[in-house]
Amino acid sequence: MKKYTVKIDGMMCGMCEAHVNDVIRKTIPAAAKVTSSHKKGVATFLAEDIDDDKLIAAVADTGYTVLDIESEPYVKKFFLFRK
Ligand SMILES: [Cu+2]
Repeated sequence: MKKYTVKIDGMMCGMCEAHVNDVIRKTIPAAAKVTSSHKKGVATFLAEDIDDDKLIAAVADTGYTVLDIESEPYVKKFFLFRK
């Protein structure tokens, strides 16, 4: 599992966040914890490997622009306390 942070240009309000969340959920059905912030201009979600180009194209079709996609390994917290 990875945590994806997607920088998105063009989100102006809560409706835009909802549109972006919807397009992420449609493009990546396995995505979990999908959230977007128009103030930060960022959407985040959890997923296994994704097709970056497909997401970029789907977001563009919705009227927004992906500026950057970053991913980092996502480790559930309880693993941290394992010995
Ligand atoms: Cu809006």
